[in-house]
Amino acid sequence: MQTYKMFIDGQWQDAAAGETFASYNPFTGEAWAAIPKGKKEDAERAIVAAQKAFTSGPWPKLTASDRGHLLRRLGDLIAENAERLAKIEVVDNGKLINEMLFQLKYIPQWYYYFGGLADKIEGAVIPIDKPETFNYTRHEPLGVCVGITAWNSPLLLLSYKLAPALAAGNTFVAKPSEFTSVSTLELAKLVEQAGFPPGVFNVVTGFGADVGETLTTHEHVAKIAFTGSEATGRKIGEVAARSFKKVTLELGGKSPHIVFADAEIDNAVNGVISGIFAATGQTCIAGSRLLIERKIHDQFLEKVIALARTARMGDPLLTSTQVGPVTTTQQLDKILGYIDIAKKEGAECVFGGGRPTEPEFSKGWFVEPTIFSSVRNDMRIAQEEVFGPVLAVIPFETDEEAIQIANDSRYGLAAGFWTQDMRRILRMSAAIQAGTVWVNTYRTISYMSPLGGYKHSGIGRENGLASIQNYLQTKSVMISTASSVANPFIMR
Ligand code: TXE
Repeated sequence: MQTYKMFIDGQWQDAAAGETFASYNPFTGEAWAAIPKGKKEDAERAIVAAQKAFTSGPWPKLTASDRGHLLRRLGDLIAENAERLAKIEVVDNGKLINEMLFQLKYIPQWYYYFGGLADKIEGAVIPIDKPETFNYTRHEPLGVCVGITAWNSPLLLLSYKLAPALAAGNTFVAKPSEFTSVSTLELAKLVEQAGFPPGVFNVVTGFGADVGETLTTHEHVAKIAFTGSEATGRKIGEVAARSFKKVTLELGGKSPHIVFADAEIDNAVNGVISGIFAATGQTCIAGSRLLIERKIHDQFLEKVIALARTARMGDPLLTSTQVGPVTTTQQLDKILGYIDIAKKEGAECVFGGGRPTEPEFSKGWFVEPTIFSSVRNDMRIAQEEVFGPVLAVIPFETDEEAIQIANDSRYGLAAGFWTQDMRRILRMSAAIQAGTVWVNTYRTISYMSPLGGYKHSGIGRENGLASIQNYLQTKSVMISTASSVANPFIMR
């Protein structure tokens, strides 16, 4: 067992109450790390430290270029440690080493990009209509920002938040998911090594009900950036509103993946498989509703099943593995529950449909890649987020029907479609209600491009130039150059 401490005010600390909880390896089902079980008191200590670091000490005195330099140094350290961090993520959350290696080698880009942006946050001089008045704007940091993350891609989801927050000059308290705390604590070691002043970045580990609740209600927290479930996002939105905290929420989806008869079929099959079975379906952007144009429905579905059949389940630390375990036992039960629901609703299970029975999978939290056909869009399997390797297949006849089905969802995070018809590409991209639309590709994410949801998939966008605004507030400064003050009883 590895034993970890929290990182608060530049110090490595146990939880105030001295308690710990275990983190499990989803492949072996065994506990492998002891994590401090933070509570209200620990969360408060971190907020006080972050507030102090925001208002005094070296951080607020740094130039924007210095902040950028620190962020780029952190990016370099993540790059140097990419392999080690990737292995930790695999052991803690069960995702494939191939996927996590790619992710960890890519994550430094967030720190380079936003590090570069730190000294390009410019205000404006406004040629104001008021005589003898000089008016300019300043974009100032908000204060203490909180990042609450889910277990599926811990460091990637954190970097979406941390890099712009620090670039803008804020301080930060991170609360990783209780299922995958280790990589965020490892990142804190690199933050320390990079030379960020104490209190600028803090990590409090623990559960949503106490640590999460304290971080989202505390009066000194200015902003909450959250990735997780719709239910928790709603709760956070409600409590944050009471103290007018700024909030960004990324809450998952039920993304439609549409295949037209004129698509390049083999590419589309690859895209569909990567959309739902990569990361064992545990991604917010999973293409979990497959809409197939009726005239190619049977032939296309057969090809999807044939490729799914070749997917190698196994040890996520092996580069040959294509489908790993799911991250938590709760998630395993949830996925199996949805498979039952789909069967009861009358969907036809044409592939997979349960836990693998081979002895090599007996300890790990595995579920077979599963495909349901004959799904109607009003079934729960087509409306609710499973967050697992379960694909719901729905036929359609016309473009209009595809759009109608695609948009008949309370979610709107992402969508994909496959066609070679340029007019259709432009029409469909405009008509689909989703924050990201992929055409003839799927699951492409960049630090440069906005990511976020329509409808119940969330509020605000992460990534891209504009996302720095989530961590800034604008001040308008007016300076009079007049030698006398005019009538004090009327507005100027
Ligand atoms: O999410 P939670 P869970 C979906 C997916 C999955 C389901 C449940 O469908 O099956 O959510 O996953 C913290 N105040 N997504 O239980 O509860 C919690 O400690 C403040 C989609 O992991 O939302 C953790 O750090 N914080 C998603 C974080 O919130 C609270 C990715 C997420 O936990 C809190 C993951 C509270 N009251 C799951 N309660 C996506 N958008 O991609 C909990 N937390």
